[in-house]
Amino acid sequence: MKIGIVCYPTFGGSGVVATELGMALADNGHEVHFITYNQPVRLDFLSHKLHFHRVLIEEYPLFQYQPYELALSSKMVEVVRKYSLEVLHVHYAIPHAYAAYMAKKMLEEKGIKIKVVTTLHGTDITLVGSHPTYKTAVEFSINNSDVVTAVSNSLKEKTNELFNISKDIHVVYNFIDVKKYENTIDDECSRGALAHRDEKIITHISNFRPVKRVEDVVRVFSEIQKQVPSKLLLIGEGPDRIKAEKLIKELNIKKNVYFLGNSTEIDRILCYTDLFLLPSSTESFGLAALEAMAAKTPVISTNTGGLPEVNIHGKTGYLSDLGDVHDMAKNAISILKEDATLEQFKSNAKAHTQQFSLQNILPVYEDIYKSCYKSEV
Ligand code: GMT
Repeated sequence: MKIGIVCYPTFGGSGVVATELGMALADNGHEVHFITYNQPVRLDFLSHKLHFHRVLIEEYPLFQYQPYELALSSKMVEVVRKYSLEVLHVHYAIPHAYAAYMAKKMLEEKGIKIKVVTTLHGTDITLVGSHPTYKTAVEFSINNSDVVTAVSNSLKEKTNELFNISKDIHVVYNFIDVKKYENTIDDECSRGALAHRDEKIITHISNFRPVKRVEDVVRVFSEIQKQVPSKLLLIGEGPDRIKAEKLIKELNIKKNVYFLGNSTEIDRILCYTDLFLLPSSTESFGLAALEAMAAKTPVISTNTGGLPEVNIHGKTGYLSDLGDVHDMAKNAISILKEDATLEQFKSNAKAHTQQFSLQNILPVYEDIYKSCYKSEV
């Protein structure tokens, strides 16, 4: 099929999922067109099956805010017409589902039909989408998509709770390419530069926004390292980095913490990680936790949102109440203290990721695209 994918091209989970999906669809013979304002960070090659169309914004002094939706929907119309696309799959409702609806209507006027699949990712519903500023438009564009998917049961429930939704929402879990994590060569997986042999490596990856509670990461680590010699790796960039730095200084643990910035090679970092921390206040799914588990890393997380669907308490890691850093530290230490326990959790984590493998999820999206046209046959 010919599929247009619209997403945020950044390190955020929705952009990562959209990019990995597009690349996998192209591998499977589909023609995929990314439509966004920058080349997605994980999109490392282009081909005759994999295209990127940049949405350009025309700046004008009158505009305090540039009308991105207008530029995006115009670009969608252009690309759909030029390449005869059959489906537009938009990731993150704001403003992509709204822009797709407008594109669909503009195309209808020209006698062209296009189907719109909207995937809800989390904050487009929980933190931003349900805010009165956006709610009416978000609800409208969800209800006017041809198919709506959500990345967890929790997000589906939340969407139905917060909005008046007239459509059935399909739950399609996020996925990972399990093979990518199997290919990590042991030689390349060298932890020597970051930690001594007898130290454990603990990692957190996020965009350092308040919802990620990076200070809780630091507090949990501070307790762990009192009992288990360890290093903390902080991957990502964002507004709360300064708060984290301040707390690290206050707790006098600077020598045990490394900030590594944004990375497109998190599989390489995760391959020498022993434990992953994700104490978010909400998380529709927690793709970073799944990526960690694929790299044989148990997860200490909160029990909010979709996290219990990904991280299984007592098996792949542990779940704690929001803000309960003592419980998180206690659980982390219980995993790290004995090598045999750590090994058991590592292999449980890895085994659990099989159900979220690309091989399982890709056909689900392909069937959804096909189903858009079934009613018309
Ligand atoms: O978590 C973020 O801040 C990024 C955000 C995004 O839209 O990129 O992530 C959301 O989508 C991911 C992919 O589906 C999920 O794994 C994250 O749990 C979700 N984030 C939240 O719900 C806070």
